[in-house]
Amino acid sequence: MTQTSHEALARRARSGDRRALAQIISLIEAGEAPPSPDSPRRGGLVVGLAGGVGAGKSTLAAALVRYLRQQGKRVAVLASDPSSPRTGGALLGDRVRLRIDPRDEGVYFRSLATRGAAGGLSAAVAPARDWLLECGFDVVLVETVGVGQDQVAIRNIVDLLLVLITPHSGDEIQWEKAGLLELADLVVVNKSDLPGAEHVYQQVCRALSLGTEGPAVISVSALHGQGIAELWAALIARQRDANQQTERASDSPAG
Ligand SMILES: Nc1nc2c(ncn2[C@@H]2O[C@H](COP(=O)(O)OP(=O)(O)OP(=O)(O)O)[C@@H](O)[C@H]2O)c(=O)[nH]1
Ligand SMILES: [Mg+2]
Repeated sequence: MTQTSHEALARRARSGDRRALAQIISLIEAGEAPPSPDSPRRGGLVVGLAGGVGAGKSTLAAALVRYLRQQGKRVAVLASDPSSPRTGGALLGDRVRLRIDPRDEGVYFRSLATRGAAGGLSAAVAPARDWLLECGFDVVLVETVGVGQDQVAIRNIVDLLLVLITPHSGDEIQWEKAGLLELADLVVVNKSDLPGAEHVYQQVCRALSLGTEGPAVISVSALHGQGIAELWAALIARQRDANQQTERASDSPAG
């Protein structure tokens, strides 16, 4: 692609053309030098959803999309799809896609192929995120499967990180062991409609109360849309605190 057609594509994407935006993200995925956004950052909030396989990340992303659309926000979802390198995420992405009205111009869904069967974070995520922000999305949700390194990697790509755990996975111990819960801004105990959720909630609260500035813990049922407004309010509060800290740091004589 030539310089001029890149620029034309970028102009169309910025003016709200979702096909142009999709083309740009495909260029990024293909490793072709994409046009870069004008400014590195123009508002918008980037929220990561991490957690084990089947924890309900996609279902929660869909619930958040619904909630945020009711608030009039434009929302994009970037999903990592380890299953299908070139099909645009036919499998895993569908749980979000199926719940999104395709005619709604205020929502954009995109599945990015991850390298390797073990999952992980595609190198395309960060530049795709920048383009979504550039195109005026108010919220970008980034879903990622994985444990360990992936979670650390996603931490650097998002403003706020949600880590999902569930009552029946029994993986709360694993998260705790790996210190991953501490990476979270918010620990989400999903599937609160299932037995054992309250127990896990208590367990997580206990584990985290050992630290001083640990993440908040919120119970939701993504499937039934319960606790979503509370979850969003907690996220916004968290972001406000972070912003205030940044402001204080830049006000101080030392920095
Ligand atoms: N009972 C109950 N089931 C849920 C809830 N949230 C998700 N599920 C179910 O859990 C299963 C997995 O949900 P997904 O949203 O696909 O989970 P995921 O974390 O995106 O899964 P992967 O992307 O495959 O790692 C699905 O059958 C969902 O319907 C919930 O709040 N309650
Ligand atoms: Mg999923």
